Amino acid sequence: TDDRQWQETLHDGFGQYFSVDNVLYHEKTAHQELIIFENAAFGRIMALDGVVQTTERDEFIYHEMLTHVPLMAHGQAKRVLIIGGGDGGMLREVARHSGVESITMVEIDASVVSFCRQYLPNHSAGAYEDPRFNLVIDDGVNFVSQTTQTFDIIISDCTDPVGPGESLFTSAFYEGCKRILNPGGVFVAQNGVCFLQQDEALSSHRRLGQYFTDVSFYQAAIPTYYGGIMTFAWATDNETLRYLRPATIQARFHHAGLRCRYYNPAVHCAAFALPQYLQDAL
Ligand code: AG3
Repeated sequence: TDDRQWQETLHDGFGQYFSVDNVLYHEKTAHQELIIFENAAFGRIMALDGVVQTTERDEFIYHEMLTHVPLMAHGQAKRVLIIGGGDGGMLREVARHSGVESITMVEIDASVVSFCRQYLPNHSAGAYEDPRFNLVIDDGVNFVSQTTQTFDIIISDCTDPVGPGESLFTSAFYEGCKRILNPGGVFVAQNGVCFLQQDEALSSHRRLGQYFTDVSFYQAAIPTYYGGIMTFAWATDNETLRYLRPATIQARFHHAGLRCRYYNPAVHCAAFALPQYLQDAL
């Protein structure tokens, strides 16, 4: 590939590429290699260590699914913790819930926050000014094992388990999350594309099962996390939350006054249906 093509390096033997119309920012931060560039098909794209993290065009699917599914299932979440999330997209979606009283984001890499604010302004869409918001620059494992605060929802918006993201797939991290989750709270996490990263799904499932009584996944297809559906880990001690009826979700959704581009109550309920090959492997 030449300078005007950027190639993802996530999988062995095959991959995806994007034409680069313009590089907006490129840096080796203290933690990882950050690039933000412009592409004709997906708009602005942010990648870390050679892996696409977010694009202007398809980010809504991922961010809506990692926020509204746990928040609507919980029904009265007041305190939300985002681990990672430095591009601001998760913050934007959480901030849309008026019942939420505090939003804490723990991001390891301050450069990701500042350059995404500058070059991906529609991700955070003003939510950094929200009075409910607190930013902590820290390692996620460190935060969840030290803090005295507790939360109703924890969203792990991390990279894949290579580099800085690796620690966010360990038992130590999950144990810390369990420790700071209020009773009836929900933990969710991006868990990769299960067809291509099945080991990641299996190990997260096993590790989360050490601390939570209800562990599963839900799913959505996000074009630039290519290879089929992405699975999101779901862990809670409230076994009823995964099986709420469409009418219940519909009533909450209506009450919240949300309008989304991907998420709706039918999508919510259907997302917990998993392919048989994954169920058999778990
Ligand atoms: N972080 C998740 C990127 C996962 C990419 N993995 C993959 N393609 N298998 C996204 C950060 C967006 N806020």
